[in-house]
Amino acid sequence: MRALALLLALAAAGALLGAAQGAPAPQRMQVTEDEWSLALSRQRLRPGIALIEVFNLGQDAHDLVLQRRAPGARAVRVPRLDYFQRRTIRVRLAAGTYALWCSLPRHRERGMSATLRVR
Ligand SMILES: [Cu+2]
Repeated sequence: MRALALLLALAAAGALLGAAQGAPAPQRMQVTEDEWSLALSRQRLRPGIALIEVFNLGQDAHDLVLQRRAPGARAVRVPRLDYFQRRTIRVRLAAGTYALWCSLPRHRERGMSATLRVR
């Protein structure tokens, strides 16, 4: 109990320190997957760190690819998630337009794609 109290105090101190230094909290966005759609909880994010939770609400397995529309941009991949599985990834976003899609065969063509703007 005492150790827990100490941990909580340290966590609170850390949070205060972060606030005092002006460290912005990471932005959060959720992507829900279904047959056959991707729904973004936000259509626009700021450049910087973002926590993106991918939540498969469909009946089939789905994965996710996130890629900025720019020459040589690296794709970020979330491995295949089964029904009701979720995973959060931490990414650093540059300004631009990002395409998101499920890369399983024909899922993108069926509608599992979305666009995210970062600016
Ligand atoms: Cu899919």
